[in-house]
Amino acid sequence: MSNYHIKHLEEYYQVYRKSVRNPENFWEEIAEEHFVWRKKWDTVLEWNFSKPEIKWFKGAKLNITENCIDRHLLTKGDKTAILFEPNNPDEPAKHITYKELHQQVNKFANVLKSQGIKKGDRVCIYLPMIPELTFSVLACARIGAIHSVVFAGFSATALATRINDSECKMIITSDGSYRGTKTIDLKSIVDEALENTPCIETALVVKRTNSEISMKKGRDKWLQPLIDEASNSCEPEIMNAEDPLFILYTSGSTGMPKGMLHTTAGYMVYTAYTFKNVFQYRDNDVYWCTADIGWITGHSYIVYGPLANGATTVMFEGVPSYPDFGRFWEIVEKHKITQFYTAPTAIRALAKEKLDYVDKYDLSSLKVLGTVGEPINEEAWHWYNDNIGKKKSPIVDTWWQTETGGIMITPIPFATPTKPTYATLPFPGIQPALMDENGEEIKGNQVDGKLCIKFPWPAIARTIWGNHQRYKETYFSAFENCYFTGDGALRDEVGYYRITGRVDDVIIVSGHNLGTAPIEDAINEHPAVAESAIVGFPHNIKGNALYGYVILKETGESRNQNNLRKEINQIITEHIGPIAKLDKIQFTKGLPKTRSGKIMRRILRKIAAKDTSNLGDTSTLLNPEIVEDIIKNVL
Ligand code: 7RM
Repeated sequence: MSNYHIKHLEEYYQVYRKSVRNPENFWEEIAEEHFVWRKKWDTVLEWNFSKPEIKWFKGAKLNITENCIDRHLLTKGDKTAILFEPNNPDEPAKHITYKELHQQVNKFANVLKSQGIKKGDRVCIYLPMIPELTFSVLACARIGAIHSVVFAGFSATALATRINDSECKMIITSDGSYRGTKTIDLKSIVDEALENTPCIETALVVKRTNSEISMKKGRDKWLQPLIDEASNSCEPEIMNAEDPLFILYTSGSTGMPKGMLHTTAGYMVYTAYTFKNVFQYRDNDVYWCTADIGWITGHSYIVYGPLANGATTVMFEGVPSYPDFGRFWEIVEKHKITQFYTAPTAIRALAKEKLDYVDKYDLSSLKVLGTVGEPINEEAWHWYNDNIGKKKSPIVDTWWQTETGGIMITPIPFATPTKPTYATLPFPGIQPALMDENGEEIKGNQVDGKLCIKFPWPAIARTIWGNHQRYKETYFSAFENCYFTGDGALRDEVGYYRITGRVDDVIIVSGHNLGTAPIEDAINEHPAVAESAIVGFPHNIKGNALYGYVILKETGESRNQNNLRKEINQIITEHIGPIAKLDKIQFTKGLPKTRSGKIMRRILRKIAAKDTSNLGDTSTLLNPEIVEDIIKNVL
């Protein structure tokens, strides 16, 4: 029996039982057999969820890029590592082999060194989905610098906040980016951000769009001339298992975004092992994940997991709607994609278009379909299954988080029978639990509760950058000795899990996690706004859209409401980015509040969803009369 490659259901159960009975043996075997180490570990696992402190493979030494690149050179040097599909379908795709990837990463790593970047320094990466994004991520890992990739759709303010929080010394960006018919002036967003980031010493600029940009003397440097000069050999920095690999920011329900810190060995082992099994990757497959590397899905399942397995991984620069809604399926046919991994929001957007866009293309290369990011509704699941998978490619509905580093609850294709809207069974090594209101574990099947994980797995984030206390409070304080996910879930009669959504104030819009607090903070900066509350409401493409309740100051009451709405969305765009814009804005005289002054979002959510039949007991509110008023004026 091979633990590494699970092929049928009985094998899954055997492997799973073993992983729970003796987790350390289980992970040790996988780590021994499938990776290259400069030195083996002294202990497999040391952990304490109440401190909290988690250490995997302590004492081991390695470099993750040696595992993702160098070790494949002998047997797979000429195999395509990265298949780059540009925004413009008339621009040729690029096949970057493992040999070329090795040279590009080494050169880039030497450029970082020549610019004074050392082990442990933080480097912010703000790039579109072009090969240099992957090169720069791996170049950081090569020399032990900590990368912090910021999604290139974020605004200057959001970028500056993230740069300052982790005190990045360098930013890597481009002159511009292509998105469908648009060219975005990325560098000027960076210029604006860098006005408020004293820690940045250097900006490296990749040429992509040939846009006119300004280059600040002494700070900004074009990448290409530096690459041309750099040597293509760079010895990997030998890292300790628990040395930081990267920081990735994710929104919380309150306050600043959280800089989740992932470390080296455990993250590598877990992303590689999950990639192999969840996508059943075989040697000649061409795997495509449509996420952006700016999110955890891109880190784990475009870059590290696939490359650690010597896979061919596709990077797509564009959008699903350009030049038309058939683009994804055109790419599937063109590159004979075998595994396709996307988000429910993309599926819903494509499902509302004519089927001709799908039927024009030959999708027979597909073997496995995946989804991630939010619960997939039944309708979207069936559309995907019928029209893309032709009822023969299993759909893996993969539940996981930025914090978990890798996939946690998922079917294993061809082993686990799938069930629409269910992420099904825990991956080997994952011990989920459902908790009730009193913090007790709910045993048995056909139950629902708050989803926790009882035992560490190798890819769990180790801390929040600069704020271990917040890490402890957010994830390890709600339930004793458990990691709390923030999600609710139910377990059906055979033990399958269905994730029902967040139980906190995080709203998932088109697969992006948005905290309500930072959006409210942005709105409240408008001079006419007194107070605001944001809730999510169901939206048939985005999954959830944002609904804002806004109380105006007296001075704002005479203003044109549509102008105000535009200005509010403008402020949100500046502070967070266009993904956080509100679909609906209702002006109101008050908000329902508890006596301690907490806004009752539960009530606002129901009103926004037009579901006011059962609002629960409102008599304990400070101001129960406001509820009727809000309902009367709902949009
Ligand atoms: C990978 C990623 C995490 C949150 C998570 C859930 C939701 C993700 C699923 C899902 C239902 C899924 N990381 N979520 N996958 N909900 N089914 N298959 O998305 O940090 O950006 O978001 O996303 O609420 O807590 S994330």
